[in-house]
Amino acid sequence: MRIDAISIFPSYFDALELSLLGKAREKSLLEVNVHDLRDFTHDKHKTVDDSPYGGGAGMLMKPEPWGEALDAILPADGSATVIFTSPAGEVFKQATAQELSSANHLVFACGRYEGIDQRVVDYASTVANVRLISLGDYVLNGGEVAAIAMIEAIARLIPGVIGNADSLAEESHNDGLLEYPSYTKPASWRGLDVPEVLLSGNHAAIGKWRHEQQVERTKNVRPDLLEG
Ligand code: JFH
Repeated sequence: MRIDAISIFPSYFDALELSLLGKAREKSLLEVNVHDLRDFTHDKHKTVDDSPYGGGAGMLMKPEPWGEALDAILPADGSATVIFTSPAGEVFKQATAQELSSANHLVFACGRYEGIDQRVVDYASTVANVRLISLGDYVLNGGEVAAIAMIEAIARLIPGVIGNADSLAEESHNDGLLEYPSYTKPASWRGLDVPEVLLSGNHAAIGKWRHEQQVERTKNVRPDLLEG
């Protein structure tokens, strides 16, 4: 998979060099290219923002640098998917990560200020597959943190990226429940004991206990996951 990210703060994406994604890139399963939007300006001050038509607080990102960046990065055959991270997008879910993990080429367009001139999205839709995606129902200062979270969630689903394939297989049949609590050695720590059943070697009993824990946790913390 090839991923491009366009941002006025490209160094945010340095985090992707670490651990998991670093390994994926070493193995050539993933190539990430980060672009500074200001490289696509032509004025002395590398201006990327302007005031909104119709009034309102704050500044918007002007369309011209975005148009030039997209023209430089997008393949001519329309095969790339451009993801605008946005508080106004569909909410990013594990199913979204799953779907995007089979793409060949993703381009993350990361806005700042109060967002990007709508015509950039409209133009991108004529030359690529476009998605507006929100990391969740809260407002960040820009699209970078959302893009990094999405890239990490997507990249770990690319076959070969995660060493232990069993981990992914286990995750995929979680039935929409929260995960069960997990324990490692020592069996007793600061007066807190690992639940007896996990030491029993009785795998049927362990499976039953873990499922009960999942249902209990989900009822308490995320009842919305049980409806429908
Ligand atoms: C982003 C920002 C919009 C104005 C609510 C009503 C009015 C600040 C680009 C994604 C998620 C983001 C995100 C993604 C891209 C950008 C900041 C946008 C407004 C807010 C204020 C600029 C934020 N899941 N959260 N935030 N901003 N809106």
